[in-house]
Amino acid sequence: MADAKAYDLKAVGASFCIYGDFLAGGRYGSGHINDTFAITYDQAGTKIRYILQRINHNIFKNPVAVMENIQRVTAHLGAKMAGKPEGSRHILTLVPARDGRPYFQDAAGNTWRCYLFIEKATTYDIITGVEQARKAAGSFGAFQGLLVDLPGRLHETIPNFHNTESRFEALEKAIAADAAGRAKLCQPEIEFALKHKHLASALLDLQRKGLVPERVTHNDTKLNNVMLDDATGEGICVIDLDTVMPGLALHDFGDMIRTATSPAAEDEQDLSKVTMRMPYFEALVQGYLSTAGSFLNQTEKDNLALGGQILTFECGIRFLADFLAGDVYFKVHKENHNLHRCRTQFKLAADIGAKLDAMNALVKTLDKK
Ligand code: ADP
Ligand code: GN1
Ligand code: MG
Repeated sequence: MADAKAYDLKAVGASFCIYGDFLAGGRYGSGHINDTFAITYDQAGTKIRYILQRINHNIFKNPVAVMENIQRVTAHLGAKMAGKPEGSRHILTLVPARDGRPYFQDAAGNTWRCYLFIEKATTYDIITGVEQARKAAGSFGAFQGLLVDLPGRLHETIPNFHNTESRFEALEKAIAADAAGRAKLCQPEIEFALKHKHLASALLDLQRKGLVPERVTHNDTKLNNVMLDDATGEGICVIDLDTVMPGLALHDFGDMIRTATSPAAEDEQDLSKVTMRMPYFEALVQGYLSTAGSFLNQTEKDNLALGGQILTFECGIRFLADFLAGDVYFKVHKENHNLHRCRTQFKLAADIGAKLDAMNALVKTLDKK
C-alpha cells in the first residue's frame, strides 16, 4: 500500500480554525491519491465533522499551487452562490489554518487542508441507477459553466495530465524499463495498448486543429467526485478540486462515461460484468447538455462518445504503466491491483469502441431536442 502511516490527526486539526474539542478521526473515502480523513469535534454539545486531507506531494509537486487554484475556484463559485440556500453544501468550503493560509504545512513537509464536511450526501464508487448519471453529469457541466468566466489561467497542477500521447510514451518507457519485473504478467494488456496506440492522438488532433478549445475543466470527473444528496438524489457538490485546471470538456465528459456507464467496479476481476450501457450514456448526455449545452461547440458535442473511449483507454494505460513500475502512483490494496484496474479499462474502452457509432447517433438525436 502506498501509505499506511498513522498521523496525529488531533495535532493537525489543531492547526486549523476549528472550535471545540477533538473527538475522533479516521481514514475516509476511497480516493487513489490523497490521504483523506474525517475528524469529529464536539462544538458546544453538537458533533461536527470536517474533512482533513494530506495532499500527495509525490504526485502534486507544488501543493501551494494546488491550494491557490482551489482557493480561486471556490471563491469564484462562492461569489456566484452567495445568498442561495444551503450554499455551503454546494461548494467546498476551506477552513483556514490558524495563520490564515488555506493550508497547513507540518514539520515533516506535508501539506494539509481542511474542508467543511458536506453532510447528508454521498459519493458512489459504483453507479446504482440512471438518474445518478444524469445528476452527476448535470453537476459537472454546471461546474464548468460557472468557471467559464474565471479570470486568468489556473496553474497546471500536473503538467500534461490528459495528454494521452505523453501517457502513452510513459507506458512505452515503463515497458522498456520493466522496473518491477512484471512485463511477463501483462503481455496481453501490453499488446492491447500497443495495438491501440492511435487512440492516444485522437483528442489531441482535434485540439491541434483548433476544433476544441481549452477550458477550465475538472479533469477528474469520476462518479465518486460528485456528492449526491441523500434525500433528493440531486448532484449537490463537485469535489476533489486538485486537478481543476486548463483542459478539454471532452476529458471531463469522457471520464464520466468511464465511471458512470458500467455496472462493474474499477477493479472488478469478472470482466464479463464490464460494459458500456446505452441508457446510462443517454442519461449522461442529457444531464451534461442540460447544463453545458449552451457553451459547448459542435465538435465537442459530436465527440462526446469519443471522449469516453479515449479517457478510458488513457486510464488503462496509466494503470498498466503503474503496474509495470511497481505501484508507485495509485494506492493499491491487493495483489496485481493496478493490473486488474487496467483490464477493466481496456475491456470498457473496447466496448465503447464497438458502440461508438450507436453512441454518436444517439447524441445527434438528443442534441436536436
Ligand atoms: P482523492 O483525491 O484521494 O480522491 P477526494 O477529495 O475525492 O480525494 O476525497 C475522498 C473522498 O472523501 C470522496 O470520494 C468523498 O467521499 C469524501 N469527501 C471529500 N471531501 C468531502 C467533503 N467536503 N464532505 C464530505 N465528504 C467528502
Ligand atoms: C485518481 O484522486 P482520485 O481517486 O479521484 C486519479 C485520476 C484517475 C483515477 C482513476 C490526480 O483519481 O486521474 O482517473 O484515480 N487522480 C490523479 O480512478 O491522478
Ligand atoms: Mg476523489
